[in-house]
Amino acid sequence: MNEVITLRQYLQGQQRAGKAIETGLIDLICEVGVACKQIAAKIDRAALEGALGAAGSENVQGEEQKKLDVISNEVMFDHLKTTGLLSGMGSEEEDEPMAIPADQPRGPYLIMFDPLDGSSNIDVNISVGTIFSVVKNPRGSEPATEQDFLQPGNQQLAAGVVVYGPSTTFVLTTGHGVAVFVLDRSMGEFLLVRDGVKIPEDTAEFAINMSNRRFWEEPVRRYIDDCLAGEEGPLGKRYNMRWVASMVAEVYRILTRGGIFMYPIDERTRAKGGRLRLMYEGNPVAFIVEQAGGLASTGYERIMDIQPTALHQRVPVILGSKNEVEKVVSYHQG
Ligand code: AHM
Ligand code: MG
Repeated sequence: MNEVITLRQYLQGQQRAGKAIETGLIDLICEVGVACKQIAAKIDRAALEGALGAAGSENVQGEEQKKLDVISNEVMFDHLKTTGLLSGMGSEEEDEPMAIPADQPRGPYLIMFDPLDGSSNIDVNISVGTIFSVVKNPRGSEPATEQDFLQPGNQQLAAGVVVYGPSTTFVLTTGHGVAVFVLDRSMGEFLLVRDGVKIPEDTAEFAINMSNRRFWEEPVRRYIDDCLAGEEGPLGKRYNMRWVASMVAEVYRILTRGGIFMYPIDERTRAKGGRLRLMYEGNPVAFIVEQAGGLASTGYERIMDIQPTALHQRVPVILGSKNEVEKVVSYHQG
């Protein structure tokens, strides 16, 4: 019989092995897992219960919200507010940081999340996911202000991506490598399926929204043109392309077989600073990718070293297999 290791057992095992993981953090990660199981169930039944399609509202970024964006955001907040572990939450779907209600206990952690990434794919039954990032509140368990959240990615204590795909899959790092858990629906538990995940250093597979080519900066355009030139071009190999338009799915593929994912700065998004969000997407995914031996850069600097200035800040993202990301960074250096 296969040995079964639950998410909690895995984290407790890491703690016993001397990894610096606080018990409160273990509890918090497990509670995020509970919220994500609820989200997985809602997604599963959405078409049956009329929960697909637009919510008829916009988020602070001026983007149309899907019903499941709103539902997933509520599930995360409603579940996590009662844990006594948090002193604030930040969500891609909320204008302001969310306070812990006065009748609930507070704790030392802050969590930031994109409750449902890739939700433009939800109606077409393609993988979507929840992304989260945990940091310490610099002011203990005081109610958090926006300033308390504005810590560079290198301060993260934990980050995770839960992919709602053919199976519900929880990718986690606490800064001691990357582990993957799959939801066993018969047990209602996330069970360990991969530990010490390593992204292959080399790849010939890129992911980028090619329809934005005319808006890109010259280094990215030149790199992609060189990829398309194949064996005859300066990169000397034939590339394959994938674009799921769901970052969580692209990141999972890269963790499995390598690759490079890019949402670079372009002329459409320059005024905003990029397309993806630093605190809910860039930082947590960068932490996971780096812990798996990959790299995550804007093209000009390491994503996790950026000092954030706003909760909803955007960032260009280039991440994945180490040698390929280094190649793209070198294009940016001329
Ligand atoms: P979202 O958080 O509103 O879902 O947006 C993020 C998603 C990413 O998952 C994905 O990489 C990107 O948006 C897709 O963008 P595009 O519409 O240009 O294909
Ligand atoms: Mg998103």
